[in-house]
Amino acid sequence: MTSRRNFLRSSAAGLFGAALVSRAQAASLPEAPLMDSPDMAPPLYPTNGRPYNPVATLNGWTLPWRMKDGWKEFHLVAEPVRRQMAPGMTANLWGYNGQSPGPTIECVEGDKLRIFVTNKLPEHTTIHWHGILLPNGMDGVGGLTQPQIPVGKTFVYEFQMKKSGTFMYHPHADEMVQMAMGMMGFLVVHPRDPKFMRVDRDFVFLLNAYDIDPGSYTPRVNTMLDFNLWSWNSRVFPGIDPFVVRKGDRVRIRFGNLTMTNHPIHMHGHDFEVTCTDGGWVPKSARWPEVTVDVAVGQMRAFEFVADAPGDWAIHCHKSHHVMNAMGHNVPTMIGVDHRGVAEKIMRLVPDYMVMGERGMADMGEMEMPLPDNTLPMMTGAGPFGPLEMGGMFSVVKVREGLARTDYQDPGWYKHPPGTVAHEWAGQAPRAERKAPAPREEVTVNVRKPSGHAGH
Ligand SMILES: [Cu+2]
Repeated sequence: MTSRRNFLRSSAAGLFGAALVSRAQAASLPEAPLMDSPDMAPPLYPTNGRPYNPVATLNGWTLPWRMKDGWKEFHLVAEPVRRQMAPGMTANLWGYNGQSPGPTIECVEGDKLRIFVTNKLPEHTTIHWHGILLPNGMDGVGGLTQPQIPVGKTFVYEFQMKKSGTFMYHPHADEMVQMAMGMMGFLVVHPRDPKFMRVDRDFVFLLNAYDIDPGSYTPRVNTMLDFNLWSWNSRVFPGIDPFVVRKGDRVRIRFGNLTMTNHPIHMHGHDFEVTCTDGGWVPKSARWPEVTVDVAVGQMRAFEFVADAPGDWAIHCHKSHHVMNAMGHNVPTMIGVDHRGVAEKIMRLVPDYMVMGERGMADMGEMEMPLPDNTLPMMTGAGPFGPLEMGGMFSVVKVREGLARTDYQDPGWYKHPPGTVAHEWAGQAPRAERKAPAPREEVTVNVRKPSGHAGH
Protein backbone atom coordinates (compact mmCIF):
# COMPACT_ATOMS: atom_id res chain seq x y z
CA MET A 1 0.00 0.00 0.00
CA THR A 2 1.30 3.45 -0.88
CA SER A 3 1.61 5.45 2.29
CA ARG A 4 1.00 9.16 2.07
CA ARG A 5 4.60 9.84 3.02
CA ASN A 6 6.01 7.62 0.27
CA PHE A 7 3.62 9.09 -2.18
CA LEU A 8 4.66 12.65 -1.47
CA ARG A 9 8.36 11.82 -1.37
CA SER A 10 8.15 10.29 -4.84
CA SER A 11 6.63 13.39 -6.32
CA ALA A 12 8.49 16.31 -7.87
CA ALA A 13 6.70 18.93 -5.80
CA GLY A 14 6.61 16.82 -2.67
CA LEU A 15 7.01 19.78 -0.34
CA PHE A 16 3.54 20.89 -1.22
CA GLY A 17 0.34 19.04 -0.40
CA ALA A 18 -1.15 19.09 -3.86
CA ALA A 19 1.64 17.52 -5.82
CA LEU A 20 2.64 17.28 -9.43
CA VAL A 21 2.16 13.71 -10.65
CA SER A 22 5.40 11.95 -11.57
CA ARG A 23 5.82 10.03 -14.82
CA ALA A 24 5.50 6.65 -13.07
CA GLN A 25 2.24 7.69 -11.45
CA ALA A 26 0.94 9.25 -14.66
CA ALA A 27 1.26 5.87 -16.34
CA SER A 28 -1.37 4.59 -13.95
CA LEU A 29 -3.79 7.50 -13.87
CA PRO A 30 -7.41 6.46 -13.48
CA GLU A 31 -9.60 6.97 -16.51
CA ALA A 32 -11.24 10.41 -16.87
CA PRO A 33 -14.73 9.65 -18.15
CA LEU A 34 -16.44 12.27 -20.31
CA MET A 35 -20.08 13.29 -20.43
CA ASP A 36 -21.52 14.88 -23.56
CA SER A 37 -25.24 14.85 -22.71
CA PRO A 38 -26.95 17.59 -20.67
CA ASP A 39 -29.61 15.12 -19.45
CA MET A 40 -29.69 13.87 -15.87
CA ALA A 41 -27.82 10.59 -15.54
CA PRO A 42 -29.48 8.04 -13.22
CA PRO A 43 -28.00 8.00 -9.68
CA LEU A 44 -24.76 5.99 -9.59
CA TYR A 45 -25.05 3.15 -7.07
CA PRO A 46 -21.68 2.22 -5.54
CA THR A 47 -20.23 -1.12 -6.64
CA ASN A 48 -17.45 -1.10 -4.03
CA GLY A 49 -16.70 0.50 -0.70
CA ARG A 50 -19.36 1.32 1.93
CA PRO A 51 -22.99 1.37 0.71
CA TYR A 52 -24.96 4.63 0.43
CA ASN A 53 -27.98 6.16 -1.28
CA PRO A 54 -26.60 8.12 -4.24
CA VAL A 55 -27.73 11.61 -5.23
CA ALA A 56 -29.35 12.70 -8.50
CA THR A 57 -27.54 15.63 -10.13
CA LEU A 58 -29.90 17.89 -12.14
CA ASN A 59 -28.80 17.85 -15.77
CA GLY A 60 -25.62 16.19 -14.58
CA TRP A 61 -23.86 13.04 -13.49
CA THR A 62 -21.63 11.43 -10.87
CA LEU A 63 -17.97 10.74 -11.56
CA PRO A 64 -17.06 7.03 -11.46
CA TRP A 65 -13.95 6.13 -9.45
CA ARG A 66 -11.63 3.21 -9.05
CA MET A 67 -10.55 1.64 -5.78
CA LYS A 68 -6.79 1.32 -5.40
CA ASP A 69 -5.03 0.14 -2.23
CA GLY A 70 -7.84 1.48 -0.07
CA TRP A 71 -8.07 4.84 -1.86
CA LYS A 72 -10.95 6.04 -4.00
CA GLU A 73 -9.29 7.49 -7.08
CA PHE A 74 -11.03 10.07 -9.25
CA HIS A 75 -9.76 11.93 -12.30
CA LEU A 76 -11.00 15.43 -13.14
CA VAL A 77 -9.95 17.12 -16.37
CA ALA A 78 -10.31 20.92 -16.41
CA GLU A 79 -11.10 21.92 -19.99
CA PRO A 80 -13.16 24.14 -22.31
CA VAL A 81 -16.62 22.65 -22.92
CA ARG A 82 -19.75 23.40 -24.89
CA ARG A 83 -22.87 23.37 -22.73
CA GLN A 84 -26.39 23.46 -24.07
CA MET A 85 -28.09 25.82 -21.55
CA ALA A 86 -31.55 25.05 -22.95
CA PRO A 87 -32.69 23.76 -26.34
CA GLY A 88 -31.82 26.55 -28.78
CA MET A 89 -28.85 27.98 -26.89
CA THR A 90 -25.33 26.66 -26.39
CA ALA A 91 -22.52 28.38 -24.48
CA ASN A 92 -18.75 28.10 -24.71
CA LEU A 93 -17.82 27.45 -21.09
CA TRP A 94 -14.99 25.96 -19.05
CA GLY A 95 -15.71 22.92 -16.91
CA TYR A 96 -14.60 19.41 -16.07
CA ASN A 97 -14.82 16.13 -18.01
CA GLY A 98 -16.92 17.56 -20.82
CA GLN A 99 -19.51 19.51 -18.82
CA SER A 100 -20.12 22.60 -16.74
CA PRO A 101 -20.63 22.10 -13.87
CA GLY A 102 -18.21 19.25 -13.43
CA PRO A 103 -19.43 15.81 -12.35
CA THR A 104 -20.62 15.29 -8.79
CA ILE A 105 -18.08 13.46 -6.62
CA GLU A 106 -19.66 11.08 -4.12
CA CYS A 107 -17.97 9.23 -1.28
CA VAL A 108 -18.50 8.14 2.31
CA GLU A 109 -17.39 9.57 5.65
CA GLY A 110 -14.01 8.00 6.43
CA ASP A 111 -13.12 7.40 2.75
CA LYS A 112 -9.62 8.27 1.57
CA LEU A 113 -9.84 10.24 -1.68
CA ARG A 114 -7.11 10.66 -4.25
CA ILE A 115 -8.24 13.12 -6.91
CA PHE A 116 -6.09 13.62 -10.00
CA VAL A 117 -6.62 16.96 -11.74
CA THR A 118 -5.38 17.40 -15.29
CA ASN A 119 -5.30 20.93 -16.65
CA LYS A 120 -6.37 21.22 -20.29
CA LEU A 121 -7.34 24.89 -19.98
CA PRO A 122 -5.36 27.60 -21.78
CA GLU A 123 -4.16 28.90 -18.37
CA HIS A 124 -3.17 27.54 -14.97
CA THR A 125 -5.76 26.44 -12.42
CA THR A 126 -6.25 24.76 -9.00
CA ILE A 127 -9.17 23.14 -7.20
CA HIS A 128 -10.38 24.28 -3.81
CA TRP A 129 -12.55 21.80 -1.87
CA HIS A 130 -15.15 24.11 -0.34
CA GLY A 131 -16.14 23.09 3.20
CA ILE A 132 -13.96 19.98 3.44
CA LEU A 133 -11.77 19.66 6.53
CA LEU A 134 -8.37 18.67 5.13
CA PRO A 135 -4.61 19.24 5.45
CA ASN A 136 -3.72 22.82 4.59
CA GLY A 137 -1.61 21.85 1.57
CA MET A 138 -4.65 20.18 -0.03
CA ASP A 139 -6.86 23.28 0.18
CA GLY A 140 -6.20 24.32 -3.41
CA VAL A 141 -5.51 28.03 -3.04
CA GLY A 142 -3.07 28.82 -5.85
CA GLY A 143 0.05 30.58 -4.57
CA LEU A 144 -0.96 30.17 -0.91
CA THR A 145 -1.14 26.42 -0.33
CA GLN A 146 0.24 25.05 -3.62
CA PRO A 147 1.78 26.14 -6.90
CA GLN A 148 -0.79 26.65 -9.67
CA ILE A 149 -1.34 23.59 -11.88
CA PRO A 150 0.41 24.58 -15.14
CA VAL A 151 -1.23 24.04 -18.52
CA GLY A 152 -0.95 20.41 -19.55
CA LYS A 153 0.07 19.11 -16.10
CA THR A 154 -1.66 16.78 -13.66
CA PHE A 155 -1.68 17.35 -9.89
CA VAL A 156 -2.99 15.04 -7.21
CA TYR A 157 -4.99 15.88 -4.09
CA GLU A 158 -5.26 13.40 -1.22
CA PHE A 159 -7.42 13.68 1.86
CA GLN A 160 -9.61 11.60 4.14
CA MET A 161 -13.26 12.56 4.65
CA LYS A 162 -13.59 13.53 8.31
CA LYS A 163 -17.35 14.13 8.20
CA SER A 164 -20.39 13.66 6.00
CA GLY A 165 -22.19 16.57 4.35
CA THR A 166 -22.51 18.62 1.19
CA PHE A 167 -19.53 20.42 -0.26
CA MET A 168 -18.44 22.07 -3.50
CA TYR A 169 -15.30 22.31 -5.59
CA HIS A 170 -14.09 25.23 -7.70
CA PRO A 171 -10.81 26.83 -8.78
CA HIS A 172 -8.89 29.20 -6.49
CA ALA A 173 -6.87 30.49 -9.46
CA ASP A 174 -7.90 33.37 -11.74
CA GLU A 175 -11.18 32.91 -9.92
CA MET A 176 -13.20 35.69 -11.48
CA VAL A 177 -12.61 34.29 -14.98
CA GLN A 178 -12.75 30.60 -14.17
CA MET A 179 -15.97 30.76 -12.14
CA ALA A 180 -17.62 33.14 -14.63
CA MET A 181 -16.81 30.49 -17.24
CA GLY A 182 -18.56 27.73 -15.27
CA MET A 183 -15.87 25.83 -13.36
CA MET A 184 -17.50 24.24 -10.32
CA GLY A 185 -18.94 21.00 -9.04
CA PHE A 186 -20.51 19.23 -6.07
CA LEU A 187 -18.85 16.92 -3.56
CA VAL A 188 -21.25 14.84 -1.47
CA VAL A 189 -19.96 12.88 1.51
CA HIS A 190 -22.51 10.29 2.62
CA PRO A 191 -22.81 9.29 6.29
CA ARG A 192 -21.02 6.13 7.35
CA ASP A 193 -24.37 4.84 8.65
CA PRO A 194 -26.74 4.76 5.62
CA LYS A 195 -29.72 5.07 8.00
CA PHE A 196 -28.50 8.44 9.32
CA MET A 197 -30.39 11.31 7.60
CA ARG A 198 -31.79 8.79 5.12
CA VAL A 199 -34.03 10.10 2.34
CA ASP A 200 -35.70 8.42 -0.62
CA ARG A 201 -34.60 10.96 -3.23
CA ASP A 202 -31.68 13.31 -2.96
CA PHE A 203 -31.18 16.01 -5.61
CA VAL A 204 -28.19 18.33 -6.04
CA PHE A 205 -27.53 21.38 -8.17
CA LEU A 206 -25.37 24.49 -8.22
CA LEU A 207 -26.67 27.99 -8.78
CA ASN A 208 -24.54 29.77 -11.33
CA ALA A 209 -24.89 32.86 -13.52
CA TYR A 210 -23.52 34.00 -16.86
CA ASP A 211 -23.41 37.21 -18.84
CA ILE A 212 -23.78 36.15 -22.46
CA ASP A 213 -24.87 38.82 -24.92
CA PRO A 214 -27.85 37.81 -27.06
CA GLY A 215 -26.46 36.25 -30.23
CA SER A 216 -23.08 35.33 -28.71
CA TYR A 217 -21.70 32.14 -27.16
CA THR A 218 -19.01 33.09 -24.63
CA PRO A 219 -19.67 34.71 -21.24
CA ARG A 220 -18.30 38.17 -20.49
CA VAL A 221 -15.91 37.34 -17.68
CA ASN A 222 -15.50 40.85 -16.26
CA THR A 223 -19.14 41.25 -15.25
CA MET A 224 -19.42 41.94 -11.53
CA LEU A 225 -23.15 41.77 -10.78
CA ASP A 226 -25.20 42.34 -13.89
CA PHE A 227 -25.50 38.80 -15.23
CA ASN A 228 -28.27 37.99 -17.68
CA LEU A 229 -28.55 34.19 -17.50
CA TRP A 230 -29.45 32.77 -14.08
CA SER A 231 -28.91 29.05 -14.16
CA TRP A 232 -29.02 25.82 -12.19
CA ASN A 233 -26.16 23.57 -13.21
CA SER A 234 -25.55 25.83 -16.21
CA ARG A 235 -29.11 25.27 -17.49
CA VAL A 236 -32.00 27.73 -17.65
CA PHE A 237 -35.74 27.16 -17.84
CA PRO A 238 -37.15 25.39 -19.83
CA GLY A 239 -33.91 23.37 -19.96
CA ILE A 240 -33.77 22.45 -16.25
CA ASP A 241 -34.77 18.88 -15.31
CA PRO A 242 -37.93 18.48 -13.21
CA PHE A 243 -37.57 17.03 -9.71
CA VAL A 244 -39.53 13.78 -10.16
CA VAL A 245 -40.59 12.29 -6.82
CA ARG A 246 -42.94 9.57 -5.67
CA LYS A 247 -45.82 10.54 -3.38
CA GLY A 248 -44.80 9.84 0.21
CA ASP A 249 -41.06 10.04 -0.50
CA ARG A 250 -38.83 11.88 1.91
CA VAL A 251 -36.94 14.24 -0.40
CA ARG A 252 -33.75 16.25 0.05
CA ILE A 253 -32.77 19.07 -2.29
CA ARG A 254 -29.21 20.38 -1.93
CA PHE A 255 -27.99 23.51 -3.70
CA GLY A 256 -24.83 25.57 -3.56
CA ASN A 257 -24.60 29.20 -4.63
CA LEU A 258 -21.55 30.09 -6.72
CA THR A 259 -23.10 33.22 -8.27
CA MET A 260 -22.30 36.76 -7.12
CA THR A 261 -25.65 37.43 -5.40
CA ASN A 262 -28.04 35.67 -3.02
CA HIS A 263 -31.04 33.63 -4.16
CA PRO A 264 -34.22 33.08 -2.13
CA ILE A 265 -35.24 29.60 -3.29
CA HIS A 266 -38.96 29.07 -2.97
CA MET A 267 -40.90 25.82 -3.34
CA HIS A 268 -44.67 25.56 -3.69
CA GLY A 269 -47.07 23.04 -2.15
CA HIS A 270 -44.98 21.82 0.80
CA ASP A 271 -43.10 23.23 3.74
CA PHE A 272 -39.57 22.11 4.43
CA GLU A 273 -36.73 22.31 6.94
CA VAL A 274 -33.11 23.14 6.24
CA THR A 275 -31.22 20.06 7.40
CA CYS A 276 -27.71 20.71 6.12
CA THR A 277 -25.40 23.63 5.35
CA ASP A 278 -21.86 23.52 4.00
CA GLY A 279 -20.82 23.47 7.67
CA GLY A 280 -22.64 20.20 8.37
CA TRP A 281 -25.97 18.71 9.45
CA VAL A 282 -28.42 20.93 11.35
CA PRO A 283 -29.56 19.32 14.62
CA LYS A 284 -33.34 18.74 14.85
CA SER A 285 -33.71 21.23 17.70
CA ALA A 286 -32.27 24.02 15.52
CA ARG A 287 -34.58 23.63 12.50
CA TRP A 288 -37.75 25.56 11.68
CA PRO A 289 -40.32 25.30 8.90
CA GLU A 290 -39.86 27.37 5.74
CA VAL A 291 -41.17 27.64 2.22
CA THR A 292 -38.35 29.93 1.05
CA VAL A 293 -34.71 29.77 1.99
CA ASP A 294 -32.17 32.39 1.03
CA VAL A 295 -28.79 31.07 0.02
CA ALA A 296 -26.00 33.62 0.18
CA VAL A 297 -22.96 33.78 -2.07
CA GLY A 298 -20.65 30.83 -1.40
CA GLN A 299 -23.19 28.99 0.76
CA MET A 300 -24.87 25.60 0.48
CA ARG A 301 -28.31 24.74 1.77
CA ALA A 302 -30.12 21.40 1.81
CA PHE A 303 -33.79 21.16 2.73
CA GLU A 304 -36.01 18.15 3.31
CA PHE A 305 -39.73 17.50 3.04
CA VAL A 306 -42.21 14.66 2.70
CA ALA A 307 -43.76 14.81 -0.77
CA ASP A 308 -47.36 14.25 0.32
CA ALA A 309 -49.14 16.53 -2.19
CA PRO A 310 -49.44 15.20 -5.75
CA GLY A 311 -49.09 17.84 -8.45
CA ASP A 312 -46.70 20.00 -10.45
CA TRP A 313 -45.20 22.38 -7.91
CA ALA A 314 -43.07 25.30 -9.02
CA ILE A 315 -39.61 25.66 -7.47
CA HIS A 316 -37.72 28.82 -8.31
CA CYS A 317 -35.61 31.76 -7.21
CA HIS A 318 -37.95 34.43 -5.85
CA LYS A 319 -36.04 37.31 -7.46
CA SER A 320 -38.27 37.93 -10.45
CA HIS A 321 -35.35 38.92 -12.70
CA HIS A 322 -33.79 35.54 -12.02
CA VAL A 323 -36.69 33.71 -13.69
CA MET A 324 -36.07 35.50 -16.98
CA ASN A 325 -33.58 34.90 -19.76
CA ALA A 326 -31.21 37.28 -21.49
CA MET A 327 -33.39 39.47 -23.67
CA GLY A 328 -34.92 42.76 -22.75
CA HIS A 329 -33.61 43.82 -19.33
CA ASN A 330 -33.13 47.33 -20.69
CA VAL A 331 -36.64 47.65 -22.10
CA PRO A 332 -38.36 50.82 -20.81
CA THR A 333 -41.65 50.49 -18.91
CA MET A 334 -44.53 51.21 -21.27
CA ILE A 335 -47.51 50.38 -19.06
CA GLY A 336 -50.27 52.87 -19.84
CA VAL A 337 -48.47 54.31 -22.90
CA ASP A 338 -50.39 54.02 -26.12
CA HIS A 339 -47.72 53.18 -28.68
CA ARG A 340 -49.83 51.11 -31.05
CA GLY A 341 -48.38 51.17 -34.53
CA VAL A 342 -45.05 52.62 -33.43
CA ALA A 343 -43.44 49.27 -32.56
CA GLU A 344 -44.50 47.74 -35.85
CA LYS A 345 -43.04 50.68 -37.79
CA ILE A 346 -39.71 50.46 -35.92
CA MET A 347 -39.58 46.69 -36.28
CA ARG A 348 -39.82 47.10 -40.05
CA LEU A 349 -36.60 49.13 -39.87
CA VAL A 350 -34.87 47.31 -36.97
CA PRO A 351 -35.92 43.65 -37.00
CA ASP A 352 -34.64 42.89 -33.48
CA TYR A 353 -36.42 45.87 -31.89
CA MET A 354 -38.54 44.93 -28.93
CA VAL A 355 -40.88 47.15 -26.97
CA MET A 356 -42.78 46.32 -23.83
CA GLY A 357 -46.54 46.08 -24.27
CA GLU A 358 -48.76 48.86 -22.88
CA ARG A 359 -50.59 46.21 -20.83
CA GLY A 360 -47.49 44.72 -19.21
CA MET A 361 -44.96 42.16 -20.42
CA ALA A 362 -47.13 39.03 -20.42
CA ASP A 363 -47.67 39.28 -24.18
CA MET A 364 -43.97 38.55 -24.56
CA GLY A 365 -44.49 35.00 -23.24
CA GLU A 366 -46.28 34.09 -26.45
CA MET A 367 -44.77 36.69 -28.78
CA GLU A 368 -43.11 35.31 -31.89
CA MET A 369 -40.19 37.72 -31.84
CA PRO A 370 -37.37 37.34 -34.31
CA LEU A 371 -34.40 36.64 -32.01
CA PRO A 372 -30.70 36.67 -32.81
CA ASP A 373 -29.16 33.20 -33.27
CA ASN A 374 -28.31 31.27 -30.10
CA THR A 375 -30.64 33.43 -27.98
CA LEU A 376 -33.46 32.32 -25.71
CA PRO A 377 -36.65 34.35 -25.32
CA MET A 378 -36.82 36.35 -22.09
CA MET A 379 -40.06 34.64 -20.98
CA THR A 380 -40.83 31.25 -22.40
CA GLY A 381 -42.03 27.68 -21.81
CA ALA A 382 -45.43 26.13 -22.37
CA GLY A 383 -47.52 24.42 -19.69
CA PRO A 384 -50.77 22.47 -19.92
CA PHE A 385 -52.75 25.73 -19.54
CA GLY A 386 -50.69 28.06 -21.75
CA PRO A 387 -47.41 29.99 -21.76
CA LEU A 388 -45.44 29.88 -18.48
CA GLU A 389 -43.70 33.23 -19.06
CA MET A 390 -40.58 32.06 -17.23
CA GLY A 391 -36.86 31.58 -17.79
CA GLY A 392 -33.72 31.26 -15.69
CA MET A 393 -33.91 29.62 -12.25
CA PHE A 394 -37.24 27.82 -12.52
CA SER A 395 -38.25 24.17 -12.48
CA VAL A 396 -41.07 21.93 -11.29
CA VAL A 397 -41.29 19.38 -8.47
CA LYS A 398 -43.48 16.62 -9.95
CA VAL A 399 -45.08 14.55 -7.18
CA ARG A 400 -46.76 11.42 -8.52
CA GLU A 401 -48.32 8.33 -6.98
CA GLY A 402 -46.92 4.88 -7.64
CA LEU A 403 -43.61 5.67 -9.33
CA ALA A 404 -40.90 3.04 -9.16
CA ARG A 405 -38.23 3.79 -6.55
CA THR A 406 -35.61 4.50 -9.22
CA ASP A 407 -37.89 6.20 -11.76
CA TYR A 408 -36.74 9.78 -12.50
CA GLN A 409 -38.36 10.04 -15.96
CA ASP A 410 -40.49 13.13 -16.60
CA PRO A 411 -44.06 11.87 -16.09
CA GLY A 412 -45.57 14.73 -18.15
CA TRP A 413 -48.02 17.30 -16.77
CA TYR A 414 -50.12 16.60 -13.70
CA LYS A 415 -53.72 15.51 -14.39
CA HIS A 416 -55.81 17.43 -11.89
CA PRO A 417 -58.80 15.66 -10.36
CA PRO A 418 -62.04 17.18 -11.74
CA GLY A 419 -63.14 20.34 -9.93
CA THR A 420 -59.72 21.13 -8.40
CA VAL A 421 -58.45 23.77 -10.86
CA ALA A 422 -59.06 27.53 -10.48
CA HIS A 423 -61.67 28.48 -13.06
CA GLU A 424 -63.73 31.37 -14.31
CA TRP A 425 -66.60 32.43 -12.07
CA ALA A 426 -69.81 31.46 -13.88
CA GLY A 427 -72.26 33.34 -11.64
CA GLN A 428 -73.26 37.00 -11.73
CA ALA A 429 -70.35 39.39 -12.11
CA PRO A 430 -69.85 41.57 -9.02
CA ARG A 431 -70.36 45.37 -9.37
CA ALA A 432 -66.98 47.05 -9.53
CA GLU A 433 -67.27 49.98 -7.12
CA ARG A 434 -64.37 52.36 -6.97
CA LYS A 435 -63.79 55.34 -4.73
CA ALA A 436 -63.45 58.64 -6.59
CA PRO A 437 -59.78 59.80 -6.60
CA ALA A 438 -58.95 62.38 -3.93
CA PRO A 439 -58.56 65.95 -5.24
CA ARG A 440 -54.92 66.72 -6.02
CA GLU A 441 -53.15 69.01 -3.58
CA GLU A 442 -50.29 71.27 -4.50
CA VAL A 443 -47.31 69.60 -2.83
CA THR A 444 -43.72 69.99 -3.81
CA VAL A 445 -41.94 66.69 -3.40
CA ASN A 446 -38.22 66.44 -3.60
CA VAL A 447 -37.36 62.81 -4.16
CA ARG A 448 -33.82 61.62 -4.10
CA LYS A 449 -33.41 57.98 -5.07
CA PRO A 450 -31.05 55.93 -2.96
CA SER A 451 -28.01 54.88 -4.89
CA GLY A 452 -26.03 51.68 -4.98
CA HIS A 453 -28.92 49.35 -5.75
CA ALA A 454 -27.64 48.31 -9.14
CA GLY A 455 -27.07 44.77 -10.23
CA HIS A 456 -29.42 42.89 -7.94
CU1 LIG B 1 -31.95 34.34 -7.81
